[in-house]
Amino acid sequence: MKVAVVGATGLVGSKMLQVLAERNFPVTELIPVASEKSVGKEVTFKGKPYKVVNADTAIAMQPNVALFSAGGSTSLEWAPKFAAAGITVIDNSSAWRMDPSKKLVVPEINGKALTPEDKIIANPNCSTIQMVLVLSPLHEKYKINRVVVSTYQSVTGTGVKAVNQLMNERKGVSGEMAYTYPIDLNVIPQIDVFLDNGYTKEEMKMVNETKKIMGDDHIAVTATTVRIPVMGGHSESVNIEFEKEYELDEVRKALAATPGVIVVDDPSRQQYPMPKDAHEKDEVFVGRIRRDETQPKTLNLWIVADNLRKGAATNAVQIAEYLHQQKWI
Ligand code: 11C
Repeated sequence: MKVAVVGATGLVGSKMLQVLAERNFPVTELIPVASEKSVGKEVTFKGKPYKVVNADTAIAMQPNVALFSAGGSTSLEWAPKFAAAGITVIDNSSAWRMDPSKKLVVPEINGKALTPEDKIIANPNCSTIQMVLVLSPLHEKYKINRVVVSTYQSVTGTGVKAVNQLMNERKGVSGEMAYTYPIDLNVIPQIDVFLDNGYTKEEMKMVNETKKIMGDDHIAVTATTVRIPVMGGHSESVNIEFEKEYELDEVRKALAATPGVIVVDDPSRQQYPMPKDAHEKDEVFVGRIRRDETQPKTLNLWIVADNLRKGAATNAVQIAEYLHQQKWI
């Protein structure tokens, strides 16, 4: 299968190459695509060098599938051109996520909603993916009314410029700033731009994407998203109010039985998920599972995942795997 990766030189694009190789996706020809300034550079896939091409050349090479991670404006411009040429696009940007004609997919939750007619498929935001993977089995059992989430997000979510900012600050050298403020020894309660309602775009992604993926507009979500000086993954403190009563043991069992979720929850041994442990893992880790003692039918828990993997590249490759299993690509 010919596979194009659009944005192949970025943090998520490189992770897509790594995940495609690790999972042995049946790639017969890799087509790395990037902006004109990277054309001609080489990327390595399974030990072999491949030359970066531009988007026009990639379309002419007729890949079966294109994984996009090159930002919203590139996706808005190019995804329809790839789709019009019969190439299925899995897009990691926010460009198409809330378009009612496009599916927003976490395969374990709503992969079955895909059809061969879906030519542009949206991959959700990283902080949303790890949360809904945990919410979904609980919604099925107890019906979720409301979610209050606060995030602690890795600089890798911003990209290589932010990783460099953190490293430069740590070394005490000056360099380009990804954020308005220092990130080392700091916490920034802003991810993406502010909207008119006082929330950030990242916060509203968590609100709106959750409802769309879980297929239920009645789930109320309120979010505060925060950048912290961490590399390995995003963490989330989540308060969940159910319609029905629950037992903690049942919650743990349901989560432990959920594909892609690992429960790490033993306070007696100080066992809980941390970004250091989630780094380079495809699973979503959940712990600190406990009752909210201030009101009935309400649960607190803590979710951690590598935002570049299940939050981005792994989820996109899993969508491609599903399409391939169905023989649609
Ligand atoms: C962050 N969640 O951590 C963002 C990165 O819509 O795919 C991913 C943005 C997106 O900054």
